[in-house]
Amino acid sequence: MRFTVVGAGAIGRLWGYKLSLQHQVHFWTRSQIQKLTFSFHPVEPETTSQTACFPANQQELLQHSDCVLITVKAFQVQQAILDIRPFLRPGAPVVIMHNGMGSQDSALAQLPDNPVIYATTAQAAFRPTEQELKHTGLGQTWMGALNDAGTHHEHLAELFDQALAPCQWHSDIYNPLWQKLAINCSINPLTAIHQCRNGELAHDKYSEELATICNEVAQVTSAEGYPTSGNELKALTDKVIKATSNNFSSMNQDICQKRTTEIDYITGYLIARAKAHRIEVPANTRLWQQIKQLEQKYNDQ
Ligand code: KPL
Repeated sequence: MRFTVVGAGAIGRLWGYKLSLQHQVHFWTRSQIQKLTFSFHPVEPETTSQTACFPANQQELLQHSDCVLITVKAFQVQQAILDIRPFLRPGAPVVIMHNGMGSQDSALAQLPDNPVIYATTAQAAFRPTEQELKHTGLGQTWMGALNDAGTHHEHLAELFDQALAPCQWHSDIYNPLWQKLAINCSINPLTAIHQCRNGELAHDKYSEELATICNEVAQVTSAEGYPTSGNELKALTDKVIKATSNNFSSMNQDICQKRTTEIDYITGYLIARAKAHRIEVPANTRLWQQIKQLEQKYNDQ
């Protein structure tokens, strides 16, 4: 199959590289480069690194793509769709994968002629330099349709699973999206504020705060139609903290590198939905304010 991966961040490169072992892959990026080259460092330390080179930003390759995978940040999705839409083949499935929620309605409105599929992944990757991609952790990927046309593309989950397992299809993608939102609401702001690795949150001193965050998220998630409890989400979060203990969360990396974070699509989305259900979420609101203040500091510079 022919894929275009939109976005050359860590997750885009990871999926692009893995898909390219069985398929043709082309990248679409913000810069006008014609080729994207990087070394890929596999998750198993004993395995040797590979150099990968891909064609980039070629309109004909986008036009002939059988599937487009968008991996930009949540706040860049709308612009990315505007950029690719003139070259997108009607009927080509578009898979959108990012942290957080809130881009779905506009993506659906922007892509009336394409199957729209959302994906969420717990795979972890890191770009130590512009020319390197390190696969830092394995994790579950979920995929599911957002519109009727998308429901005919369940086979894509199998194909992604062959590239980088485990990947499964979910008949209601909002369910795994809410679970991932809970994990990101708990881990991302705290690790960005305290500038620590995910694993440090396993320390007793964070236990109460994590439980409070999870309780608030559980109330909102349940009100959205996905019943859960604070204890359940805390157990899930603890599991991810353990599994990714060595990682720096994406929000921690964004704050360190003075980039815009996805806070408005993670905690901000939770706060908006809480408001709609008249649920108080003071702990999450405080975290949102703290991250906005950190961003403000470097935006003012
Ligand atoms: O998704 C993540 C992120 O960093 O954005 C987690 C699961 C927290 C792993 O670091």
